[in-house]
Amino acid sequence: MLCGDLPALLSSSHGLSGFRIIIIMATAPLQVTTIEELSCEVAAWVRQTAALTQPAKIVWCDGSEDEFRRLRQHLVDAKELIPLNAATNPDCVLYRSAPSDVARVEHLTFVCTSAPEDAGPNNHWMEPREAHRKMDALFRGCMKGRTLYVVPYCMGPIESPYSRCGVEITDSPYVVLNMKIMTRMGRMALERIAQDKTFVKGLHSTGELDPERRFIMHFPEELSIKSFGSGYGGNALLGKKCHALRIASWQARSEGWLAEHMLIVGIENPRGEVHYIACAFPSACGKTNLAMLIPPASYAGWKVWTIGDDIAWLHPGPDGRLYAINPEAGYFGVVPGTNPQTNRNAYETIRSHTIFTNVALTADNQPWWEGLKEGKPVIDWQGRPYDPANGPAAHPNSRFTVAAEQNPSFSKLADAPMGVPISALVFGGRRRTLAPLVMQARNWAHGVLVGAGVASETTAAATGAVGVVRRDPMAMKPFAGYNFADYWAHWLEVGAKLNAPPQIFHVNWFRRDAAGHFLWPGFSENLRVLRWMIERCEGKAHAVETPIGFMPAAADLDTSGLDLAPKNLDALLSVDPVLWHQEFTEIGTYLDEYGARIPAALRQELAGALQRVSPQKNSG
Ligand code: GTP
Ligand code: SPV
Ligand code: MN
Repeated sequence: MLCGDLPALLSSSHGLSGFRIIIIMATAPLQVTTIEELSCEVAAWVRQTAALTQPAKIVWCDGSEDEFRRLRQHLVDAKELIPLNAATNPDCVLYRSAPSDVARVEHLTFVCTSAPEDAGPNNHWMEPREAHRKMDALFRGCMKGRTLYVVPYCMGPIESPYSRCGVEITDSPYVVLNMKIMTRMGRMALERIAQDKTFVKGLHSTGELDPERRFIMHFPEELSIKSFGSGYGGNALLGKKCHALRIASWQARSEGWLAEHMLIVGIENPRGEVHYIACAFPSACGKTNLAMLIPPASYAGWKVWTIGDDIAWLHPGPDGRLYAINPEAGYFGVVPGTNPQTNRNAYETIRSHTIFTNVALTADNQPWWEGLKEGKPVIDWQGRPYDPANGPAAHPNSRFTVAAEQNPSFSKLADAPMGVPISALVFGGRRRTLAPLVMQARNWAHGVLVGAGVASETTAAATGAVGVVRRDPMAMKPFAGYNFADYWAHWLEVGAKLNAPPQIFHVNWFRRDAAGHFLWPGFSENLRVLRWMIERCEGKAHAVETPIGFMPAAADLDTSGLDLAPKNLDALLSVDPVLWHQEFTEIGTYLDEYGARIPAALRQELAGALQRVSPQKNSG
């Protein structure tokens, strides 16, 4: 009888009161309670938000497939989504965002802590009361005539003690569809919130999509987010960068773990042993590609298992190792460049049940993007007839949203409540010069310096100039929810808690020759570099000690069957102490921005690094 009530309750979308929900507790008998009793804090916040934003209707999302399909159809009928060719791309749709709303807006993203020093020089800061006033003025009445969606979500496997929940209130049905794919969304999350008795409050409205009235505000001390004026990606899918990185990094600091901008991947060797590694590369620098790598033809017996492609939550485990979970359930991946040669897994993954954002169309309504070898664009990402004079057919930051379980290399352990043990942490960046193909840090503290010193060329994932080298420590410049100086201190503390810390490496797939060509073939072939790293972790592979860390000699890297000129390999593995002296000096100047908060151990590491590349040392 009670169970019979459940479907009606879960598909209901008419408000709050009177609905009953069943919680099945492990130890207690069945309990029945209303949704308000279940999550009265959520209900109170929804009422308060509705009073401010004045929506025409409130919909509590249950997270069901049926709800997803109904909402998608509703958007197709309203011409906000374009159904793609059903024969070639079943269940795929195209969304075109406003042309002025195509990427994260770092200059409009704020961390609002009581004390500005807690946000640090790495964040834009606003005084919390002022920020609330500013945002509430924007939100006042902004949902008139619109529907307010309540989106309860869980970041991480629903059974994991490491997972954290949130509720996003949004007036964008496109955001709801994306949240359904990207998170564990709906009823299960609400049940977990009732048990956890805490959740991150995320309020979002697309507003008028006016870049002049667009702000992404974080209140880590209150575990809340307010985002107005954008419907795109990390600005609007609040579970992703806003919650799982900015707010979570703040929580992680006080709780003794790390929330990082990292992919998580398992590499299985022909003996069946699997090593998990987590890699932090800045936005659009190869995380999704590495997470879904297909071994090169000569690597028979090697397998790659994807746990996550963008975010890792890392916890010291009872055995003194570091364990990782992926808080997300889907991929919001860069489309351009994806093809069967570069990333066949991604290519297969996005053949069906995918939301494409800002790609081009062929004459027969197939999605098209730069880097795709077949098909021709006829309509560009803005819906105009394609004309190369207008720039690329697909926006360089066009994206796919797809469920992780569609990935052919999806790991069985992606839902493991305690996560997977990490053998290696890898930092990387996109650098034409200087940074070698791979190097290994001397130890954890040196690795923290290597991470803190990461620099990379900017990409289309955020608005602003592309290709400019900037410091992007741990690939977290846009995402750390607190002062980087405190963040590095926290990294050092977490490392000190581990008996068997992961080895730390740095890679650069993007080094170029004088003519501007990539020196390293990248993609599948990156497994050759991962193999060296893993064999270093096993204490098997040989390395030479260089002034910047341990590196493979040319003969230590497996390049069999690769069309790579020896002089190119030498260039990829070269270290110029003069340039590195300059680099470490610049890193020192950068760390100086953080003043006295910089941990002494990090300064010491830098002094050691500088000394190892100093002219006296090298002439001696
Ligand atoms: P975000 O989703 O923004 O965090 O990006 P990401 O780090 O997941 O980057 P992604 O894997 O989507 O790659 C971004 C771009 O870099 C794509 O156009 C890829 O084709 C390209 N790319 C990825 N891996 C390699 C590589 O090994 N070599 C080269 N040359 N390009 C690569
Ligand atoms: C990134 O920019 O690192 C992304 C895309 O993963 S977004 O979701 O927009 O942050
Ligand atoms: Mn990312």
